[in-house]
Amino acid sequence: MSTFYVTTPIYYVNDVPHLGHAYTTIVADTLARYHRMRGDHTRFLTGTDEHGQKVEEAANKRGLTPQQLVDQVAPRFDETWKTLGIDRYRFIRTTSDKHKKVVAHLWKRIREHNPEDLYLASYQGWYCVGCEAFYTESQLIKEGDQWCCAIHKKPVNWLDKERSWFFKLSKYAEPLLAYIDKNPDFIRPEQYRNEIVSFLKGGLKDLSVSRTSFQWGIPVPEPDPEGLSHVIYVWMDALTNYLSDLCPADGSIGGKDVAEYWPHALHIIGKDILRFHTVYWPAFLMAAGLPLPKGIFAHGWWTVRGEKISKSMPATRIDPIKLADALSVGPLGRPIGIDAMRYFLLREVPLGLDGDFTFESLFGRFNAELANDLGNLVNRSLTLIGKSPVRPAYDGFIAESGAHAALAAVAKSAIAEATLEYDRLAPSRALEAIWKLVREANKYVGDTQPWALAKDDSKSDELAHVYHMLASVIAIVGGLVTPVLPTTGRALRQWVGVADDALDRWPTPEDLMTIVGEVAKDPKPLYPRLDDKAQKKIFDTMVPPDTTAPAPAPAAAEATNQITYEDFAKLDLRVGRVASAQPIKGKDKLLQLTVDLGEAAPRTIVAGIAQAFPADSLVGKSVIVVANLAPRKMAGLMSQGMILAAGDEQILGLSAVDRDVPPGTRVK
Ligand code: ME8
Repeated sequence: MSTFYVTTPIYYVNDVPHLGHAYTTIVADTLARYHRMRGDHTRFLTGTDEHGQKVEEAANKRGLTPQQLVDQVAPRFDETWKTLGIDRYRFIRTTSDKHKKVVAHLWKRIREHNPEDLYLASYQGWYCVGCEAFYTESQLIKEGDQWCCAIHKKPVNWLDKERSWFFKLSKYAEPLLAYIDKNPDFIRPEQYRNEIVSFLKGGLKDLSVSRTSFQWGIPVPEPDPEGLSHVIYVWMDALTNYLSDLCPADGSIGGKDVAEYWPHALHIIGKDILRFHTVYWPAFLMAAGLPLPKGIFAHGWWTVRGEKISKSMPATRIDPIKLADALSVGPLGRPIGIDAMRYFLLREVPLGLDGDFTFESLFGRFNAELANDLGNLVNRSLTLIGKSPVRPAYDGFIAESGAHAALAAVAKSAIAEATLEYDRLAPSRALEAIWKLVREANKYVGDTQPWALAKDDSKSDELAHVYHMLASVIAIVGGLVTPVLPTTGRALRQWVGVADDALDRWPTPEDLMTIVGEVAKDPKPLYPRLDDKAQKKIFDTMVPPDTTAPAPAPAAAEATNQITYEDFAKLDLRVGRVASAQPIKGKDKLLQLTVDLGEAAPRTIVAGIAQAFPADSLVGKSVIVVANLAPRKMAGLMSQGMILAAGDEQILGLSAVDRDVPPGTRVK
């Protein structure tokens, strides 16, 4: 058992939570959940950054005192995380008494350890209130005759010889470079470490760490001989939160929690605030004679249709609760909507890279990976097991053979890979590894054909083993997805009868032999497919139609025999795997096929292809099936779909897919 301490940035209270904030918090929550499942001592901190000029200005604009504003907005962050089911986090506010005391102590510690590191001088230069940061002209952009912040695209303020305390940051470029060299994982991913290394190599300027032109902050705990009252620079104040939450109530820096957790601190941040965390913060700590956190991991930016999510860009603002609610289409409601949102955010973009949020890819992943791959595996397996008189049972002899051994091997490597990838802070790769197992298990159903085993009494041991494998793989998948999909993971494990005390435990390869219990008879489809109507409804909820946009051109279909996309989308085309094929007596053109569409049982399809294909040659082939064609009777059989083939009277070829695609995958 080890210790894990994860933090998010503390968010500014001049804004309300949006998808960008939710992303960082969900990433941290995923990691914290993973470590708890591993049995690690885990602590998770988030909170709000409540001081500074930006908050003071926002309060003035609204006719509130800064304290009133922060008291209104800070709880909205806390409530948002509660509503989104963020698990066992601590919430720190920089206006809390303890935090203020710790910040003052940090200042005094720097004074004690390196008295010359804090000195009074006058500051002149540009300041971006949005970033709460000082900039040189080379870091700004010029718009007309105004210098603007490259991030906020707004004019920066000129601070004219403001008397200020300075921190001797220049002294720390070399020690920081040496530290990063010795601790290559201190800044991750690598591209950000390289960025900071070259920044440090260019040398550092001393940093102004107090302000006198406004008062909304923590007072500098020593007098200015000129009698001016200074408040501590908001970043020095804010960064200290990571430590102050661990400190005892008297605000001294030390004690049990600092000793236990601080050496393990992992700061998850957006790339926008990399320099504050990887240069200023460690330099303050070095100056105070304190150990540095274990590491800083910066993730990329989410944009919406190419635009950065921001307060000033209403079209890009996505309310995470609204999105989770819009995705709450399953019987379990909001928790599943939350899981779907978490899945998309963590699967779509490898942690560290930028990502663009589009509804097309959200719906695509929802349908293909959640509804289809995972949903089908669970629904078909539990339906088969639920209906059968045969109970799942592990058989060590059968386990060694063919498809059974192959599935067990993939399950074991999925556990190993997912563990490694979560440890490497690569949840998207962990999910990829888990989905390999999901797809393999779907293939296993096709390969072992439990419906055929059920017809043969001599195969009941094998059938019991197949059921056992399916149930235990569902339990393992349930465990492996839990950090990202907490509600789904728990439901899966409960449905296959995992004992309560094992629900929150990280899977092990031994689970393949032991984990199943009583299997639920009526699983609910967790992720019903989002058809066009459902997709449109979600889209319209999240992006209210723009009434100022020109009306769409009349459909071209009126003039020609073209069809619209909506017409096409009515077709439910699926990949099917032919499970069996046989001639039909007296019908020399027809074949009777059973085709696996990833559903609980394969479909019977009658196809007029007998003259082009001997029945045997079709078994195992993947074909494209019109899955929503109304069933019709052919040659006395009910045909439940149609297979696409080239040619009219004379069949020339069958539609096929060019690689191994799981049965049931939608074709578009
Ligand atoms: O910077 N994509 O607070 P903040 C990804 N108070 N992540 C995003 C994002 C987006 N479009 N938008 C915001 C502050 N974030 C300071 C932090 S810490 C000592 C002080 C996330 O409210 C991301 O984590 O501006 C980013 O770093 C953070 O919100 C900025 O939040």
